Amino acid sequence: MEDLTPPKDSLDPIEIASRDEIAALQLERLKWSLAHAYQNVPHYKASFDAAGVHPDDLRSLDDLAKFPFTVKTDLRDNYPFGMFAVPRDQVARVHASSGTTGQPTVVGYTARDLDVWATVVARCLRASGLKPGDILHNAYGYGLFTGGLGIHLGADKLGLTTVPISGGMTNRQVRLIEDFGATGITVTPSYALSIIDEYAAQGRDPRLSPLKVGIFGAEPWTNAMRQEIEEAFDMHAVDIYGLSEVMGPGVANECVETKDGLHIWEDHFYPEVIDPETGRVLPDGELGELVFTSLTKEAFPVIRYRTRDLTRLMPGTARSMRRMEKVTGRSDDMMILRGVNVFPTQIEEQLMLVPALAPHFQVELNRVEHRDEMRVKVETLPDTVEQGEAAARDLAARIKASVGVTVKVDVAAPGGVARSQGKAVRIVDNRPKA
Ligand code: DLL
Repeated sequence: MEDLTPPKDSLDPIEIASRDEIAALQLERLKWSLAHAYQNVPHYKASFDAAGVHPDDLRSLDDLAKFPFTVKTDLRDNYPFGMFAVPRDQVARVHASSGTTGQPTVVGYTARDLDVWATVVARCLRASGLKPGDILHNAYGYGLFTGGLGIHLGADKLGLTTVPISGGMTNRQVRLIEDFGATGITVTPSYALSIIDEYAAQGRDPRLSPLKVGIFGAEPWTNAMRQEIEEAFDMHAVDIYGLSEVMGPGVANECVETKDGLHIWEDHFYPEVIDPETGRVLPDGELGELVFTSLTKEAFPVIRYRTRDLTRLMPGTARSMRRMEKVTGRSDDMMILRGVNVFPTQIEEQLMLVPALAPHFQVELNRVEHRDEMRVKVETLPDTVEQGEAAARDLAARIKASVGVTVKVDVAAPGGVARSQGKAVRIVDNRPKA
């Protein structure tokens, strides 16, 4: 694979500034952000007052721990525009995520927020190894989802040639990657697998594609999956993270030269990791729930927003900004089977070790005679259909040995597992609701 390391002088100076410089900027911006939220969003005034804190109480970055958390239901309770901190006519854009409970979460951006968003996404694309003039095949969904339009903003800022293909019509995806000579692709890792399948269906070899790098996010994926995708396309695969409440894609990104976790753009998003049970701030290096405070957002400031994503913070490497480890999963996606916690990423890791099985999977939870049962649905490759049963036994044994739970593995023929065109649905919960 080609060395795509961006030249140092192409980076934003703050990416490689000293920790002292970064901390000083964070403190100044954090003071502004707390005051801005308190003065302009009734929810924050009420929650700070209830907790007995005032923006003036923040004298050091550590003082942030005194401020109350914000959770998803706070945003829902203020649907649609109640969390906006600027008059509605200064909101240049809204996005929304549908969530699982029906009521969408709405977020907003001023023109300046959109410019900051473009800046951080451009940083991500550059850290991934793209440079002005590259052709980007952007297969994240366009629309209310932040993926498509968020990446698009950053691609414009970096000076790429963007192909705004969005998700779906997989045969056309392959055709346009090839015909237009795309050098980069932005897409969910699960949809990338569908694109790989489509290459095979068209009798084309993805290793011969013009792609040099894929930038994958919007859902958890493992290093084992990275290897699978890198080998299939003979290209780099890097991780991009973000969430609509904090901005969208572009909160953090891996560097192509190190691939050792995602650098958080800490000059705009202040991270903390907390113990999800007690809310206590954990020292860097410990695994817990990621919490973000926006430092510069005008339309939709978030103060100590609980992401539900589990990770740990680590010191900077290729950039001075701290890294977060690849997200293990969301606390919402954690399945508890007879007392053992299981994440879909743990299943994915084991699946990748069984060569006769395709990388697609779905987990089904059922209640059988008052006991919870987990079935893992997988499929064989076109040339391994005969080995299916043995491969299923192998996978069940690996899951038992590494995760500690007994699962049933159902093997389907190639194409038998539902394909994703965006975020994969990993868990189908058929258990009766309590
Ligand atoms: O998924 C934004 C995005 C778009 C990120 C494109 C990256 C690329 P939401 O729809 O609000 O926003 O979903 C956010 O997706 O809290 C995580 O649970 C999950 N997620 C996003 N990126 C990653 C990642 C977009 N790289 C939620 N690894 C987040 C693991 C991720 N999970």
